[in-house]
Amino acid sequence: MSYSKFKNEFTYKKFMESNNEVEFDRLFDDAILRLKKNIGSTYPMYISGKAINSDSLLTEYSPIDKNIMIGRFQCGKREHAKMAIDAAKKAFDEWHLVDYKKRVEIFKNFAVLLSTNKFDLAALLSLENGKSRYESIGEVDEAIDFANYYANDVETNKGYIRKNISDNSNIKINAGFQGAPGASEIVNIKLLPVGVFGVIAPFNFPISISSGMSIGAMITGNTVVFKPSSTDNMTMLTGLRIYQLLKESGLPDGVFNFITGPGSEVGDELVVNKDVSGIAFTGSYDTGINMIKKSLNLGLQKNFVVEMGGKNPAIVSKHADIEKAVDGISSAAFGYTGQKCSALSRVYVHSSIKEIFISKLIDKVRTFHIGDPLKKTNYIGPLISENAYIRYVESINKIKRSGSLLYGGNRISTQLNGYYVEPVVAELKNDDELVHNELFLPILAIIEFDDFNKAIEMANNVKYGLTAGLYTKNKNEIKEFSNKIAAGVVYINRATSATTGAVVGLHTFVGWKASGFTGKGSGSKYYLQQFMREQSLSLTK
Ligand code: UN1
Repeated sequence: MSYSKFKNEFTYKKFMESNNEVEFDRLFDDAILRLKKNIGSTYPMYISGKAINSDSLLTEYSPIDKNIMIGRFQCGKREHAKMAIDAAKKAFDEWHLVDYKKRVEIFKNFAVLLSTNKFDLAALLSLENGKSRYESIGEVDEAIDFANYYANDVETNKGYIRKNISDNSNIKINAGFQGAPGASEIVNIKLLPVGVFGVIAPFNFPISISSGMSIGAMITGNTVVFKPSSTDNMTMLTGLRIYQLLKESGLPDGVFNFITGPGSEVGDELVVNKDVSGIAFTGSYDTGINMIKKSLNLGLQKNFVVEMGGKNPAIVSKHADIEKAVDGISSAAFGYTGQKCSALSRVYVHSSIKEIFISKLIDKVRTFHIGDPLKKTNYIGPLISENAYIRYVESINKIKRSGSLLYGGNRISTQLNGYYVEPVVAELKNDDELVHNELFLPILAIIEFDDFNKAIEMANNVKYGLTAGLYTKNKNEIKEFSNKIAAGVVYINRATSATTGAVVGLHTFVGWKASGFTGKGSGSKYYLQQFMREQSLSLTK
């Protein structure tokens, strides 16, 4: 099977290769100017292609500056979720019979539209969730890659339909039994969609993860009720843009329905409603596991395609290239202000190099500019919300009680009305709760070790198992680590990032243990199969 037709978008890389960073920046800066003139409206939900309003609104502000109002969205209720589920159920009747080639064509169109609009989408993303231009364009690229990769996957697998033909036999057998020859059978073995999927998306990747999960569901023939992050951390305008671009791509009405509203109403209805056959979710462990429990307790068997958080470690051995480790670790811990499931939050460093590693790491972190992420030079943007800031302050207080704060811990004052904080490097004991709980903040715990195997044990000794990194030149250590690390996405000696930045088609993004549920990852070969069920259909003429 060849996946050679798939090509990554790699926008920034291409601009750099053609020595044209000036043009890259101009396109992003122009898009920001256009965007600022075009926000602040009131937006409906869309069910079956029709605009639907609720009786109350959710107002979304930019985390960059709370004085920038992004838009007013509908505060959807349970009844709206039910309407959307009904619409998706009706649309399924036709959509699941649409030839896979047509579905592939629609999502290829979607990829083209995402690509044509990439700078506008990246600008909106930065304004909506506070990403830098590099992170934003990378995320839009990831969405384009998901669309192209999954389209290519369905094509390569010929719609996941296999035809088998049994041998002819003229012998007449009176009673059937296992292994008896029969007349010639034509058997179709198909992977088929399950029905309506609820897609519940996170704030931190509202374009790529929202698109990836939704495309996964729809390209395999399911229909979708999509809920962007709508409460504490709102990212509804990117969600709406996804809706609009899917429609422009030729997706029939009702196949993708856009609902905004709180998880306690809209999200909960998707979980408890018997007409929803699957849930694709990316978010916290507590939310994910509670949805699964609730649905099973009601006797509902849904396909859960979930990715749920991490507490990702890296090990820096005494045989490490320290410069490389510092580069990879600082970007994994502090890129997008530590607000990725894949972010690095624990570093196990060999005691013999601890001092030098820490001093080089802090030198590097000092160079990161904090502030408005729309400005090219700022690497660290705002925290997403006040609640995140409260968690930051609480964590700093805990570090001061139980460990030692080596760098950072303060809020930065800017002209902007947002939560800008210093990245934090702290030395902690391995049993500290901050070393075990996911914080979703730019806080990096350093823990020293003497024995390499003990470091792997400590790295594995949390409930999560999403990403992990290692820096060493020692072959035995690479082997030990590869054999023992309990994580889905593992990087060894990677200077760009110790734990973040999976590339569609190159890596797979999969959580083990409390980080996932199915053991299959996105952006790779087994992703789509999670949205389907198998059927063998035998026809004897
Ligand atoms: C997440 O934060 O939910 O590899 C996932 C990465 C991203 C995935 C982040 N593509 O860092």
